[in-house]
Amino acid sequence: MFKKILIANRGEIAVRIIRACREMGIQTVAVYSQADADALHTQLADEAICIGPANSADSYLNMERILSATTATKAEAIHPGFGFLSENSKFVEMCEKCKIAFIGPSAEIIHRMGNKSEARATMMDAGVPVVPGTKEPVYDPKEGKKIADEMGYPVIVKASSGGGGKGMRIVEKSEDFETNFLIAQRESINAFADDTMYIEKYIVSPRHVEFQILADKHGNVVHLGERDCSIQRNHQKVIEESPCSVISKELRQKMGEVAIRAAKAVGYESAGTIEFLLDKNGDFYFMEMNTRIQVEHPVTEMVTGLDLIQEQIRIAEGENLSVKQENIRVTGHAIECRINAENPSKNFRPCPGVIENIHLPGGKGVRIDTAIYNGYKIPSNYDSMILKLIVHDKDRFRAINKMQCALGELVIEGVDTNIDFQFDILGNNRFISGDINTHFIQDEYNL
Ligand code: MV4
Repeated sequence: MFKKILIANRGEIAVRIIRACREMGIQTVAVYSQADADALHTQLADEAICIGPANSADSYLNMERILSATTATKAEAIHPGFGFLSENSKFVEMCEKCKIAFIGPSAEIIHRMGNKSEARATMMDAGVPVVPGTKEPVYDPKEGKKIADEMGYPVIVKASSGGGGKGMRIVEKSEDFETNFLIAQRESINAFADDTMYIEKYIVSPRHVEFQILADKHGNVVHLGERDCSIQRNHQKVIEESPCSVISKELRQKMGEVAIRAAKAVGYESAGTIEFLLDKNGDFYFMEMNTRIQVEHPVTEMVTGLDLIQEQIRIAEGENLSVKQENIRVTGHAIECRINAENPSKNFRPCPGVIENIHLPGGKGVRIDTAIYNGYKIPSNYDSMILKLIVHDKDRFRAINKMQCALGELVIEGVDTNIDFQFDILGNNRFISGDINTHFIQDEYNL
């Protein structure tokens, strides 16, 4: 059993991990940048070590400093949270060399799933349905055009190293292919130093549905149902919910089995997510696998009653999964709204500053994951997500109502936020009726 864990992250997820460790009787070490001396994670951990200046490259992304802090404090394991080093296979290799347990899958799996084209090919071989498209990487626009012409338009060109919509281009017709391919490839070269592309049939107005899985070191794999993450803006999720309102029991079982097959195909370990596109006909296609704990994990925790961070830690300790598939039940409905310090009327520009006043809602089925407090100064160097509001109730209708009540009560003064924008979505008739897809915000708000 681990006696001490270092948390290589900041903000609400660092606080979330500290709390999980404390419940398990595990000592915690926070690392913090010079901008985070007064941050909540710095204060809540048993020990805290400053690892450098405000900019992430010199602190939260500085592998040597984080490993030194781990060795100096005699922590046996590192929890990476999400973002930062959580999907950096080189960092995981360094942990392995230093005999520090990385709470997550192996470097090899992270590397393999980080290459989207290779992940696709792996899943095809495992019999997991993928979007019709290329199995081999494509580098040349002329070669790509031949393939796309045969597939039929529209197609989507994606960077193998891509993510967050970077290096991605929809192509509507043959004449536009080569230009768009080159734009996407150029973007990929600039962002990821990689010219490897792949081509898929473009699925029009799909839902983004992802399955949470847990896998231990002994080959046991379970799925914890799905999250519908279709409400997003610029490839940033805004609202997530579980279950997805259009997935039947039968489809859930089928997709869950496929998610488990995907995890087993790579010998997965830890918590992970299998992303699917779900089209209007109820057909689903593997898109990507995320090898980290995700921002939206609380909605799954609310409907299953499991603690995913504690499960990750137990798995890393070599324990068996605490649950069997037949004992996992999805109960009721959970929704998460991401609250950002940003100004929706100024193109959602980030709005760092001091929290002058804060009032948090509460009550049965209301959860808040945050690291902000009265007088806290939000630094400008990091992500603008400052709070996650999560509700749980018997059904989707009640959960929406509860979220409206909670958002109505939530007060954050001193910085601009997207609270009113979230409130508006929760009152939108299309959202309420469950008529959502990845273009919802674009279509309803012209964003
Ligand atoms: C797609 C798709 C439709 N068809 N792939 C978005 C992020 C990245 N993970 C993959 N994404 C998509 N992949 C196929 N074959 C639709 C999206 C997508 C999207 C695409 C363009 C503009 C906005 C989008 C929003 C969500 C999802």
